[in-house]
Amino acid sequence: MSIAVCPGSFDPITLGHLDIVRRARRMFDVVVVGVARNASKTALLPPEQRVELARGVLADDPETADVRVAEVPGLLVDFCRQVGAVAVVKGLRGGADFDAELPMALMNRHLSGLETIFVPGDQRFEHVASSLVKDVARFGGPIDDLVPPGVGDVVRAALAGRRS
Ligand code: COD
Repeated sequence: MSIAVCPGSFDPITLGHLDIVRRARRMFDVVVVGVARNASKTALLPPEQRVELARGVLADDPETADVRVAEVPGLLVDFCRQVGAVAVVKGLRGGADFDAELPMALMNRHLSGLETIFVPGDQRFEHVASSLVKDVARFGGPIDDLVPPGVGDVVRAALAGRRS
């Protein structure tokens, strides 16, 4: 049984993430979505809420209904070892993603021999990034066609909570 981990901040999960998880699920018997901490980003949603949101979205999707979601408490390579993953699957939107992802892939391989598979995402979601989704929502713009159903309300509520 082949197991892969799809890691990310998922702050929040977007249609771009969902596309990559679906592609990973077509290649691997088991996919674990790892909600991790990116030390260079300040998250809007706490990790438990990001996990809960991703779980709800993936459980509702027929192509990912059996995908597991868990928080990555520390190093990604340790998490991958714990769940028995043979590879990490990451999505690419373009060259900038590759430039950012390659050092992480090389570091993970250096740390534990873990391989990373890069999957080009659907071009319809090339402009979709969690950070941009939050930025658009912050200024009252429409985000519901960039994220799975229900996610937009959670983002708006979190942003409103920050303002009050
Ligand atoms: N289309 C295709 N792919 C996409 C799209 C899209 N529209 N949107 C996002 N993706 C891909 C990204 O390219 C990325 O591969 C993945 O989805 C996750 O994206 P984000 O933005 O949610 O997550 P990141 O980039 O912040 O995740 C970084 C990690 C949290 C995975 C990283 O920091 C990490 O591994 N942290 C754990 C601690 C650790 O081990 N650190 C050392 C790393 S070498």
